[in-house]
Amino acid sequence: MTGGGASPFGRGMADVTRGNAPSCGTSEPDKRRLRSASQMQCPRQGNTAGVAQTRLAERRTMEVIVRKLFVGIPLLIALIAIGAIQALAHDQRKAVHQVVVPQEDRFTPFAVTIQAGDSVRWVNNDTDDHTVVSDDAFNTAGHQGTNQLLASGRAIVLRFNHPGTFVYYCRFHAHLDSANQPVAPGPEGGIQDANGNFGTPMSGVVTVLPHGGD
Ligand SMILES: [Cu+2]
Repeated sequence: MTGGGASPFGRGMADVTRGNAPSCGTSEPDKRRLRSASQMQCPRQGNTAGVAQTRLAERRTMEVIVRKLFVGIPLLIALIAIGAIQALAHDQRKAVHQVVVPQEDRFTPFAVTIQAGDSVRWVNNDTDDHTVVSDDAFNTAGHQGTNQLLASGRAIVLRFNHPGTFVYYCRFHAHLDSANQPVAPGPEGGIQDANGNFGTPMSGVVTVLPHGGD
């Protein structure tokens, strides 16, 4: 073999090994068997330009696809992110309202007004246990039959999805009379403390407005 990287088969073979004339329909072993450059001439030499054009067109198509992906994927990610933020904002509008039992037998505030989808969280800051029991004669906001212990230092949460009223009381510190009105237990319907205060029935009401209402 001569130096300079020249092919013993001449320029034609060098072109073949570079893959410049693959459209002749000649397999690689066949090509090796060919003895002269003239034998390497493809009978359809005119197709070479066509092949090159086809490849150029394919390459351009691929470039267009890649370019579209570069634009499309970030756009898709941005749309997903916007959707997630909107969903989060929508959830955040569903507020949690707090009702506290201070160091005495009452719910404060007595009345809370919320929107459908909101939640109420009862927190017991008292040393005594209390309960949240629904007064179903007046309960139109769901959660009928609620009877939950609100232990000292604990909290419970109810979510209200339906407009209406949720009237409730603590069965340890109130009971319902024949008209379903909460009445404080103890002497003459009151709870007597050291100051002679008989207290009031431990009760409250949640008013649930339709979502978006004032
Ligand atoms: Cu109580």
